[in-house]
Amino acid sequence: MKRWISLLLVLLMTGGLVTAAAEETKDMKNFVFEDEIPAELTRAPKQKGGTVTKFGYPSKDYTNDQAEITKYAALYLPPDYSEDNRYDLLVLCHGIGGTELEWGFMNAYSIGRNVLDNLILKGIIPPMIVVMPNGRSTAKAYNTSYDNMGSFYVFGQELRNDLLPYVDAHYATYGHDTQDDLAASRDHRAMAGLSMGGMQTINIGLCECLDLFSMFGAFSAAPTSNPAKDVARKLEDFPDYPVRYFYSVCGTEDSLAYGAASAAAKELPKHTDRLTEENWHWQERSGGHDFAIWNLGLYNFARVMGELHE
Ligand code: FER
Repeated sequence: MKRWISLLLVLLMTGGLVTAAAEETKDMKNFVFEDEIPAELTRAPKQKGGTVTKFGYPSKDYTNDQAEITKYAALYLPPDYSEDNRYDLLVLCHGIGGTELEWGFMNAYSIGRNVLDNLILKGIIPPMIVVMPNGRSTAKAYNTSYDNMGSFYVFGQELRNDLLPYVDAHYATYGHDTQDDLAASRDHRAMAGLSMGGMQTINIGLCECLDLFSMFGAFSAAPTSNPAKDVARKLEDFPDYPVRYFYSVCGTEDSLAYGAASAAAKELPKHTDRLTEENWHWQERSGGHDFAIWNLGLYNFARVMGELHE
């Protein structure tokens, strides 16, 4: 009789363990990427939302003479932000014609900010910090002409040397406690961007900074995004750092970006076994090169971050 009871206990316990393990493995294969942001999430919340400010930080003119300069970034701190908590960090990048203000979070009405506020206030995702840098690593960061394009490609140095260390030192990111080891908090760090910022997410985030970030979102990634076979090869520079997620979205009428975005991301799993249905998603739907797609990208990507948060 005693033996039967112990056997029963063992069975019950292993059953419990198996269930616990299954719950820990997030089945991202079945994650639903929506084609529209639910309308109620785009409206300003009734409760108090997050706060948006701008800060300056020391950097260098990585495009030219390495002169010491101050760069500026917009910053979203979530509702009820507290220095005693720890928050995932999203570095959210702009397009070729924009600056740190292009995502519009500082405007009186901002769909992107409303969506984040609502997702957080409704408990759909955990609160996160979003930093929106100026993606041109040069003293002439406000020259938005195509002639100043080169400054986008060296942004990885600013990100690694200046922006992330500053953000981790001054705000309650997971990296706040391990500032001398940026890689230690990579599970809690994501990079995403629209158009030229999508190119940066692919070429710089995924291909050069996989030790610093684990989640990536490319919205209408611009021409000069690395094609899939190059992305696959560059992942091999970081064998020890898994991609926790790479999500892309592009409008099918986006004649500017569709070719580059799809060449970079649409068939990536054919080129590398590091990306599968579990950690990669390509989304396309009717749309152009505009904020209807980019806010949708932010909505879906923020939910991916929330789903992977642990
Ligand atoms: C290009 C056309 C557009 C290009 C970049 C863009 C690098 C970026 C557009 C955007 O950021 O909206 O040929 O080359």
